Amino acid sequence: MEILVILGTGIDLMKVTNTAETAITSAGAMASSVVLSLSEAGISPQAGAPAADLLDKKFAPTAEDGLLVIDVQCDFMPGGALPVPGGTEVIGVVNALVPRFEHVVLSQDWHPDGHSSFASQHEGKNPYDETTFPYGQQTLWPDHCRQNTAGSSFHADLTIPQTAVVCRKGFRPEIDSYSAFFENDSVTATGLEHYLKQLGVKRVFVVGLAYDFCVRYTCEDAANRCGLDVILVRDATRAVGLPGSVEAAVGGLKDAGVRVCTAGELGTLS
Ligand code: VGL
Ligand code: ZN
Repeated sequence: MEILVILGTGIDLMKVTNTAETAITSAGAMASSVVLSLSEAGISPQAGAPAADLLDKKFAPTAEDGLLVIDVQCDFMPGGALPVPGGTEVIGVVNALVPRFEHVVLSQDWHPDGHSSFASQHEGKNPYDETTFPYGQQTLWPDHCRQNTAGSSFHADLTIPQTAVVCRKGFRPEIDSYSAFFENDSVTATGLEHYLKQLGVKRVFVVGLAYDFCVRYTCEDAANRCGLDVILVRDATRAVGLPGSVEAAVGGLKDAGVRVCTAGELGTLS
């Protein structure tokens, strides 16, 4: 048996029977139909300084390292409600990394019906339009990752480790949350920072979806606000790719001092 502790929705302890395979299956897994590499999406290795000290194949994560698996959910896969081109391609890379880490956190976008980030709630607005919320600019999205739907479930092929923490976010009706650390009002904390710090985690490796939104802001908060050393594994992420969003992410990550490597450089696939 493994226990997934769900952060962010009160005391919600989900018990999952488990075998060595550790995959939790979910309905609604989507097949990949679009292939877009990170370089095609304009994400260059120069997005941050290369993580040169990690290029050693013998690199092994320690108890001070954490793996943050961001939003590997069905709605972000091609064919899902908010598709990320090439989204399914990250799964194998993430699965190769997961068993190497003692501390693994999965974030889960977890919206109530009628969430304020849904364009459907704003008259005259379309998905991917911008609008202004009390806390600032907000992109409006298709209805996605509605709580307890197939779309909000983790992809069926994602490896869930023996012990994982799930950090749910975006469940407050009036606040969206890209980062797994702080919601979009920049004030409301998810609790993830203190969870990681109590475990002694000092460095996080970030993977998942989407590069230009939830991955970006998770990395930036980890570095800028939580003082963590942050490594983005660039072949384990893909971008939504709205106009200017990838370029903005590259700049923001660079400014935050986020370093970039590939899973291969960490020796995971070799
Ligand atoms: C995300 C837009 C809205 C993400 C989540 O996971 O990047 N993007 N909700
Ligand atoms: Zn969302």
